Amino acid sequence: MIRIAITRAVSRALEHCELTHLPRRPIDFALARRQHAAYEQALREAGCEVRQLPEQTDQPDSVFVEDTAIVLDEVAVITRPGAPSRRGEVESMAVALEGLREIVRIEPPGTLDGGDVLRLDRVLYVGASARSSVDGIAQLGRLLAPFDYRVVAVPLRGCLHLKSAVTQVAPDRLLMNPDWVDARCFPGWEPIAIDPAEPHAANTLRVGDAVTYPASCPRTAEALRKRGNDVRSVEMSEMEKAEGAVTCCSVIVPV
Ligand code: CIR
Repeated sequence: MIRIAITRAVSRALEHCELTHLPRRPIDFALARRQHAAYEQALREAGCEVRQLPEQTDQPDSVFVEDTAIVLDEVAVITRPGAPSRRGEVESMAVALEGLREIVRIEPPGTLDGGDVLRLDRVLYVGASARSSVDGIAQLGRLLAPFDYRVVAVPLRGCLHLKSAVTQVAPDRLLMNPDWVDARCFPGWEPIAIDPAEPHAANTLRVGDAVTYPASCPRTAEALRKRGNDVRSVEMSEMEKAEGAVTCCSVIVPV
């Protein structure tokens, strides 16, 4: 299968990013760019064709493309990000997806961040976060019902997005931080807990069987390897200071 990975060059304004749960720390922009290039290389090695969108110098968080679109086999949903500062990111993603998918949109006043959307088979679990509103989640349900997807809101605590708290690591298995989300929200899935010393360890990017994973979480990485996962570590320190991680920096489009 061919997969396109849509990414975006790190904005030189990244240091002015939104922050919700983290204190502001200096970001090394040159290092962020190098780490982003290595992340893109990891995506290539996992079998993706990387299409990098141009830098948005006035959009600090625009490297986190995941939040702007939800791509399914049948359709792509252009979101309306919960942070007003991020709404200028979506149009260029819509243009990038033209020709790859039919496009539908979340409309005002609803808000939805792609980082809140975890697709597991025909169910889209959506974090009821500060970014994704009741109206935005309901709109997603209405947009996707004709394609036979079910949308389920999931309560969250202590983290930015649902995928900060839980991601899929194997055909039947989820990696999660039990302090942030309740495993009982995902019936039929085997929950694996992160190492408690690494609260941000639940965000993994699984492409095929390869799991791109933050180097900042070595204990959980080791535990995943022992379970047979093909874990590929990437340094993401500068993106982590901006409250982003491995899923956030790409939109994967199977073609
Ligand atoms: C924000 O607060 O919107 C950005 N600083 C971080 C977004 C991370 N995105 C993601 O987890 N999907």
